Amino acid sequence: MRILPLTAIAAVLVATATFALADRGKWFQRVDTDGDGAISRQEALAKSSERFARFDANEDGTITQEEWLAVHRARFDQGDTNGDGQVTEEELRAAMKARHEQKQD
Ligand SMILES: [Ca+2]
Ligand SMILES: [Ca+2]
Repeated sequence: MRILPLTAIAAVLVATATFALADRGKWFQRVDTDGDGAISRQEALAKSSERFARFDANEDGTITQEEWLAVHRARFDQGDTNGDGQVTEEELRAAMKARHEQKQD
């Protein structure tokens, strides 16, 4: 089992908060697909369905614990760039930055 050191967890929280603020405006624009300045129920459901599909790997309409964990394991592995089973603060910052930049595309 992989265990994140406390510094990595703290870094996740700081990095998440930092990027979260910057991403809110972009996130809103992506979800508000008709650009009317409001997120309708239909737009919210579409975003939710998109997120659900990301986890439902076998497309059977349910998310198993394995599917859920697989997505999070993949994110962990992306952050663990040297493959030592641990994510350092530097690796985490780099992963958060890459993810942020990917969302901008
Ligand atoms: Ca809208
Ligand atoms: Ca499934």
